[in-house]
Amino acid sequence: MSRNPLIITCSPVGAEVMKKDNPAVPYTPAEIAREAIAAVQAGASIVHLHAREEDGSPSQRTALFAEAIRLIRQEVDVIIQISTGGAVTATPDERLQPVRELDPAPEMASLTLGTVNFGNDVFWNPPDLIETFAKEFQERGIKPELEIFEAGMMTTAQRLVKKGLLTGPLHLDFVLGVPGAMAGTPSNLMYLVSQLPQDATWTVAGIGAAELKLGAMAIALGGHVRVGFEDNVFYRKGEPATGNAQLVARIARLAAELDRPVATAEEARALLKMPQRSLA
Ligand code: KMH
Ligand code: ZN
Repeated sequence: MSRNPLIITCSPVGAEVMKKDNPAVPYTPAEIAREAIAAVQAGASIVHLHAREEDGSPSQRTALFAEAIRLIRQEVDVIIQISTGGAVTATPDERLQPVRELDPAPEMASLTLGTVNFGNDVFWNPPDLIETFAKEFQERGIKPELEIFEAGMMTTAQRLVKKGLLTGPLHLDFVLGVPGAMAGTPSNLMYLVSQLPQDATWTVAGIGAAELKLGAMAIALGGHVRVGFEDNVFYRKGEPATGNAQLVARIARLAAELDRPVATAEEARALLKMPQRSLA
C-alpha cells in the first residue's frame, strides 16, 4: 500500500437535490449505478448510497438499493455505504429498511449522531433512535460512518463507545455547511479534527462551495474526502458539474499533487480496519 492513500467517498445523489438543480442528478437505480461506477473509475473507493423513486422522490425501498448495488458490483469493487439518514420525512423503520433487508448486509452505513436543523426542516436523531440504529449495525457487522453535523455529536460518539454500542477505530464524516448546522469553514474543520478520538479516521463533506475548500484541507491534513451531488452540484460557481466523476477526478488530481494517491477499495478497507470481502 502506498504511504497515505486518500479515500474518496462519492455520494452521487442524496434525498434533496433534484434534476432541476442539475440534469445529471441520477434517480433510477440504473442512473445511480452509472454515476457511481464512473465515480469509482475516477478514484472513489466508497459510494454513499441513497435511492429515489422514478419521479425523483427520496425512498428507502430495499429493492431500489439492491438493484443499484447489483449493477455497481457487476462493474467495480467499491465499499457500499447505505444511507440511514434518508430524507427528513422518513420514519426510523423506513430509514433502517435497507440495513435490515439487504442480503448480504452492506459493508458500511451512515449513522448521524444527533438531531440537527436542516434548512427549514429538522433531521430527527434522538438518543434512543441512535442507539437502536447502532445495535442494528452491530448485529450485522456493518461499519458505521458517523455523521457529525455539530460539535456536540463528537461527545455522543464517545458516549456510545463507553456503552459498547460503537467499537473503535471510529470513522467520522464531518458534514459542514448544512443551513442551520455547523458552517463549512476552515476553523470549524480544524476544531473538529482537534477533538478526534484516538485512532479515528475522518472524512469531510463540505456542502456547496465548501466541498472543494474543505476537501483540499482534508488532503493536506491527512484526512479523507467526500464529494458528490448529494452535497454539491457545481464544478465552480455558476457551472453545473457534468457528473459526479468530474468532482471525484478533481479531488484525485489535487491529491496526486500532494502525494496522496487515491485508495482502492481494498486499501480503503485496510485503512478503515474493515474485513476484506469481495461481494462481487
Ligand atoms: N438527507 C439528510 C436528511 C445520511 O445520509 O445519513 C440526511 C442524510 C444523512 O443524508
Ligand atoms: Zn446521505
